[in-house]
Amino acid sequence: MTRTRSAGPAPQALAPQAPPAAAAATNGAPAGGPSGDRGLHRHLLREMLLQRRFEERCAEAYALGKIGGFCHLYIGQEGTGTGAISVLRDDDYVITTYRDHAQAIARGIPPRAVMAELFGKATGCSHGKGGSMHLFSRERNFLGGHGIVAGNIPIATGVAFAIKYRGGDQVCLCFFGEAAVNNGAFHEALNMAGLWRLPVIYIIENNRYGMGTALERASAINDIAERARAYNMPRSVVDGQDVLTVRAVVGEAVERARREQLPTLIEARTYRFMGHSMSDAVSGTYRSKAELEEHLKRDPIALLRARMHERGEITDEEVAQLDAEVRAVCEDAWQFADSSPEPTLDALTSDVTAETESTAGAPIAAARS
Ligand SMILES: Cc1ncc(C[n+]2csc(CCOP(=O)(O)OP(=O)(O)O)c2C)c(N)n1
Ligand SMILES: [Mg+2]
Repeated sequence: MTRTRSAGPAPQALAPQAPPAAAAATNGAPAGGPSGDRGLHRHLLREMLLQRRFEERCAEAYALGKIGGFCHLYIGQEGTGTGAISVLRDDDYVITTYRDHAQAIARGIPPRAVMAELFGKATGCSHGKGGSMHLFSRERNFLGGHGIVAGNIPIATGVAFAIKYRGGDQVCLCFFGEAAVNNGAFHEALNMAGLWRLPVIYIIENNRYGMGTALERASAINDIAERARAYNMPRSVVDGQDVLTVRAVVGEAVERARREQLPTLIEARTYRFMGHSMSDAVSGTYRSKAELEEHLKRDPIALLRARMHERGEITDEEVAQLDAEVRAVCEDAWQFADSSPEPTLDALTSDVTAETESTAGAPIAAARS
């Protein structure tokens, strides 16, 4: 793990730390700490395994034509989303990109509702009208799923502004790829967050490629966390394949956001094991098979499992049981999605504008006037 900081509170120690106490019992994650490690590790392993098996089924469904449009898998990056989201409280917010299936599940949106959304069904979390890139859940404060690169970053800044304006102590976690930091929206949004000290944590998932373009071909600097200096905010660089380190680093940033209303920029170094989307080759075009194979050695699930084996926290049989259990959850989600109804025609005009007492049921034109 590499960690660096600039402005803000005093520099922290370089050694990995235990998850902060305040991170306990949030977002369904059991408490960490000396006696709770085993439970926490099992929880994180199960979460990542569920996401992996779920997305393997997504690839299958896409090939069968059950999922239409674009479909971007998160396989290989589960350590980042899982570790980060595990420290949140239920009343915090998450906002992300089109690579959103696994993070939606990590945030507690039921796999059934996610799969149904991917299948374009009325029972999906966005009522079948969002699809793969636009998963939303008001209940889980999951604010999308956004297809426009960097488009979610100013929204996260706005959410953090609203939290502060209302005097709350929630935080907003915002995920985006390393290619988004070259977009103007990133700079405008981080400038405001630094200036106004907003409770937002920006997580760059640096998987080294924006579609087929390598970071070094698109960015004037390779150490992209350095950009935090321009906006007077603390920054960290973290090994995104190590779910526990991600959890610790994001946990600190979340506490800082809650207590001091300070934003943080975190660069999580990760790698996607699949192509950019389902229509992109896994390797052989812009990246070599040898490069991919090197990164496959650092699979976040295998890394946590190995650590748990070493510490005697899990046996092979228990891993097999866990795997069978999450596979059953995914099969159930598939069956649910497959047998769910399509959205009805009148759903075309619902969820277009916010419904208030005066606009509920009114035609769109009337609602706008
Ligand atoms: C504003 C905008 N420009 C271009 C695109 C096309 N596009 C879709 S994904 C992508 C690459 C983004 O890469 P990155 O931010 O690193 O995220 P990753 O896909 O690696 O998770 C691009 C250029 C877009 N969706 N939005
Ligand atoms: Mg990328």
